[in-house]
Amino acid sequence: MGGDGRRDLVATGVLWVILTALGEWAVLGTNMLPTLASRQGEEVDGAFRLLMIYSVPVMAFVLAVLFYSVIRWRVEGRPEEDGPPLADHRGFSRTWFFVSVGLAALLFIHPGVTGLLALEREMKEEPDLVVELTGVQWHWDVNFPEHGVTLENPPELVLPVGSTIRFDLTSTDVIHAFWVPAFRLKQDAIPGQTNSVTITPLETGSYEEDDAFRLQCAELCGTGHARMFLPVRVVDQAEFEEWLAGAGMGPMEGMEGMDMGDRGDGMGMGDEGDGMKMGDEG
Ligand SMILES: [Cu+2]
Repeated sequence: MGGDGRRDLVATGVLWVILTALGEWAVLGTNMLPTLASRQGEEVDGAFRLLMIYSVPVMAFVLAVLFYSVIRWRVEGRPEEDGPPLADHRGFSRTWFFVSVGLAALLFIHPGVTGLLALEREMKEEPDLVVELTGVQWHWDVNFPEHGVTLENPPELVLPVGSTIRFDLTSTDVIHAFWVPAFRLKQDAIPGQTNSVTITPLETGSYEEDDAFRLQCAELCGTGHARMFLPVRVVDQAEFEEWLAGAGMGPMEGMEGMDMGDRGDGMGMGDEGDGMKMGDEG
């Protein structure tokens, strides 16, 4: 570096500040996430935004040093020999080490631990509505146990806005996973056990207008995995009750009225038989 060392440092520093400002402007000024429609998802998006804000200066530093070095120390033509050996710089190494460890520890605590605790509180919330979802290669069966309504491979899943909904998930065959992009959270649906995820939809919406409103299987489960999704429609309470009453009466295309009501408790005996008997479209 020699006498130009100070000038190189200042130039790299200025470049770092400019790249950081541009990056933060892009991160804060744009929303690259899908529609957010649940209260629990706010926690997720908040964590994502914070991680982006923290990561911009780190990435900007790497890029600033890289860009500056590439331009400043470029060799014309084909180099005849290796560049000068790089000597260790203890001060730089130490600073880099402690800043990295400090940042990692900070993120581990917040939003890491604090976010998990917040979501855990949400998951323990008393639900207004329970929805049992059973993954079947390759569709979802839906049961509203409090209303005695069971829908086999329904054309859509309708949910009430503002209600805290606990989804109880299981599977009859392989591992599937619950994921509604607009709600953010994911949970596995595993044969022989019931996993739960609690979600409070805060916005109405439907798959026709926004494909973030779909219950998409998020665990590779076979050749039909990509098509294993169920359009979701979030409506107000009155409309939900109206839909539920209609759904319970049947008949709607591809869905059934009252079933045995024992689905969703894992691999109940006779699930296979029910499917054969009731399901007319497979
Ligand atoms: Cu799948």
